[in-house]
Amino acid sequence: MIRVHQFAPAFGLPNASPFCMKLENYLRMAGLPFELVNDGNVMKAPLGKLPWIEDGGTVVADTHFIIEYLKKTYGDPLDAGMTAQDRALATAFQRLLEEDLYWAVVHTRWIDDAGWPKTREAFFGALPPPLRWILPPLARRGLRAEMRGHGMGRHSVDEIHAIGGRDIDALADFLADKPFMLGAQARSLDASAYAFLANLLWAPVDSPLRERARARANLEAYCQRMKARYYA
Ligand SMILES: N[C@@H](CCC(=O)N[C@@H](CS)C(=O)NCC(=O)O)C(=O)O
Repeated sequence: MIRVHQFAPAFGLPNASPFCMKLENYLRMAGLPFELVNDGNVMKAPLGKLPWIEDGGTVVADTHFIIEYLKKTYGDPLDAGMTAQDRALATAFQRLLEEDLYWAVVHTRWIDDAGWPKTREAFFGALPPPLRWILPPLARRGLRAEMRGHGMGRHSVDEIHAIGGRDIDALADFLADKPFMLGAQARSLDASAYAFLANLLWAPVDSPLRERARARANLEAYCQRMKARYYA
């Protein structure tokens, strides 16, 4: 059985970590049996980030490498037969979601004063005192440093919203009226797109980015379609 180490669900989503939700999406889409271990323990994670998996004696970290491993080990029902051009598009959109839009959304949750109380409550509210008071500012400081290291955190709030807004428009324009990102068939790119879009649209964190996504009705319809198909 594939054991997935991840954060516990929050925000009413399968996971408030888009990377954890992406992996669960993929496993459901590929029809693979799995067990979720909601230990939230980054200290045990091979790369210090979640999710990671154990499968028999094999340990794999990072969703990209995990999905590559799953494809090699159990077959590739989602992406087999894709054209080289679609593979290139999938790679480009995956990077947009995971390396760019992700950090703009992290900003709305962890750095924006409007979103921070919701994030603090969702992730730390159940901890006993004094951890409930000690951990949130430490975690927020860590995220601020990571955002500066990435580069996104060096921009003004308006610039971050403009950068993330362009990503959202690109996703909505590319999806257009197709059922899935690359056409009639759901591909592994949809595991990522659904995870990151649902985390933007459905987490209870108001922000200009969320408004921008809400203004594009096809994104909401797409997330509802993915939810109905894979989480019914
Ligand atoms: N490239 C990694 C990214 C995973 C990632 O960034 N996970 C975040 C949660 S969304 C995490 O574990 N953060 C905890 C930390 O950095 O301490 C993947 O694809 O799995």
